[in-house]
Amino acid sequence: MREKVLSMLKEHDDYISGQELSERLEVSRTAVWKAVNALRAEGYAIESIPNRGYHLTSCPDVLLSEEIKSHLKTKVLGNKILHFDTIDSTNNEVKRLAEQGAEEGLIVIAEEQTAGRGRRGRTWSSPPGCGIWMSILLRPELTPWEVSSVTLVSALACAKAIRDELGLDALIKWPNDIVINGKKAVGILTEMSAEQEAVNYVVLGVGMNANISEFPEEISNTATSFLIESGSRINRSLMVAKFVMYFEKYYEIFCNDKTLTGIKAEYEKLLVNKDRDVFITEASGTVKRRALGINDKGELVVENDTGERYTVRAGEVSVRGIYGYV
Ligand code: BTX
Repeated sequence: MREKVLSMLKEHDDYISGQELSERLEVSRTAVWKAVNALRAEGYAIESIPNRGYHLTSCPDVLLSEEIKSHLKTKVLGNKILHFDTIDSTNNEVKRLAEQGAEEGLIVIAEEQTAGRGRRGRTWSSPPGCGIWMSILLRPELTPWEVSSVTLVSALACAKAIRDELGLDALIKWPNDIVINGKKAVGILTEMSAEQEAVNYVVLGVGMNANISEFPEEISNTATSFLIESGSRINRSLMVAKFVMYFEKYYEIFCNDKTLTGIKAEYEKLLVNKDRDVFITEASGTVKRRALGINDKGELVVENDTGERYTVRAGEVSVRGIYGYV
């Protein structure tokens, strides 16, 4: 009920009467009044004037599921959203729920992660109340080899959402980061449960540094946030909704032919690695290569000094000029 009342208040720039709300939602006026009070308790500023009704004047910067849902127009993703004040890792929680049979599209989002994870056992700094720490459960009909492309699909969705919503020059650093002005603003961690050829489920974890004003010393030179880059606090729920909507769109295109053909051109436009020197850490050491773009499988296409081309599937690729590499 709170969710529906909130959506209707948002649709009206002006006052909407309690009578109209109760008629359109087919509930009593007392139920409307209770929902309004519950929303106020969550931090929504709702003015009320006798004979005119209710008017929403401001929303809190919270990640409550009804706030996110009130912005969300998707088919499957976000049909269920669980919000936690604190959790070990949203990826862990989605895994736990996936094992219990949770459906595709479930989103877990937390104000704080006490054990936020990056790739290869690295930690992801996830302080309370200022980031977007979220994971989405997917149950795609893909082979385990195709799943790594999901990271690229989500990186494109994330860069698009940031550019659209905040007007910041967000670029993709292959395979799993979004950088703004050469610093890391978003990290993506895709994990899966699979048996031989079949994927049971995929957990897409996204960490966005939204309203973070200061970072721990060890990452202060390499990390940035939307707040630092834009100079103002952002509405996190709007950002989540925008990202999920873009992701659903690109994910559908990807799942239709199980290659990145349909989004490759758009992806490469935002790829910070493209036509630049990159350092690739291989088993034999670190080599410098020229990055040309991606192929339809999401691999990075690179060229060596003699003009020979080959692809890099995963791993560490640093871009000259990004995160302090010169
Ligand atoms: P990564 O392995 O590419 O990056 C991790 C590295 O990034 C760390 O070793 C550190 O140097 C740096 N780092 C740590 N925290 C931050 C931060 N907040 N901003 C910028 N740089 C940082 C990237 O892994 C994947 C991160 C995914 C995080 C999401 S949050 C929701 C979900 N739950 C979870 O546990 N992980 C994912």
